[in-house]
Amino acid sequence: TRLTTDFLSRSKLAKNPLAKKIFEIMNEKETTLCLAADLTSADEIIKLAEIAGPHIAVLKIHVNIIDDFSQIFIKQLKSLSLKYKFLIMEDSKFGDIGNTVSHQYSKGVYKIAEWADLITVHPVAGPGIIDGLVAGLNDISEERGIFLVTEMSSKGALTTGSYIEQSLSMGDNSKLVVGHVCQSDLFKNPGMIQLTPGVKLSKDSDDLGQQYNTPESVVNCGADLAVVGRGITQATDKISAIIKYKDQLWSAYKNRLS
Ligand code: S5P
Repeated sequence: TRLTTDFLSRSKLAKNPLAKKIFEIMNEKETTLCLAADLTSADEIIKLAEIAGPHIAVLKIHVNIIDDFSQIFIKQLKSLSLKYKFLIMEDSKFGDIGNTVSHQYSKGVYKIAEWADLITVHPVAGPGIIDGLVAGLNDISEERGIFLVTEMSSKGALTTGSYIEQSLSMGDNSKLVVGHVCQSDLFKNPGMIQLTPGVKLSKDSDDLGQQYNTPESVVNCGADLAVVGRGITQATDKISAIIKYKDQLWSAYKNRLS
């Protein structure tokens, strides 16, 4: 089954080339950590990426919260991603009709399609949203992948029941989809990746609806990649926090295999 198959074997079952690459990176660097660098200063993100780089598989940003966004920032981030071998995810959570998302993906100030290896997408608009994103990749030659936001971590999320089922089948029908953002073991396909946010060393919540589970419990609930944000960004000793999450996640993955 998906949860007991190792990443290297699963890399051979992935249909999307970037899904394959994520599995290979996790296997090689022995990390399943996706760092949510939710900071508003470009320099702060670059500084964090510089120390986290060797220990993460993916660096996730919200580009529209950065006060001083520039193409120089993108260049710096890209060069760190090559130096340390991690992928860049822009957590846009696209959610509009196909025509609109095709523009949001490739145009405007950010031109996300040009630099983000991975993006997140709400399936709420139906399969046309994926067609729109594919259209947005017209001029892009690099491999790209999307995660469908199939089940959210926050309290009272509306992502339940048949919404989840339909999101899973949208994922099965598109080669662009590398996996699902979800909280539980919802799918069997070992070539797809479960990305799980809401991760902290202790079970907890914030004041705005976020709900946290421990590294071990999210991995047992199927997480392949685990998203950690404030658990790291708000730690006084960031490098120790990064390594602590990385190690706990990796040993939970190893235990899951046996
Ligand atoms: O359901 C979700 C989906 C996502 S992508 N819940 C989430 O929290 N996220 C993102 O994960 C969220 O936007 C943030 O960037 C990160 C969690 O950050 P933390 O500080 O709560 O760990």
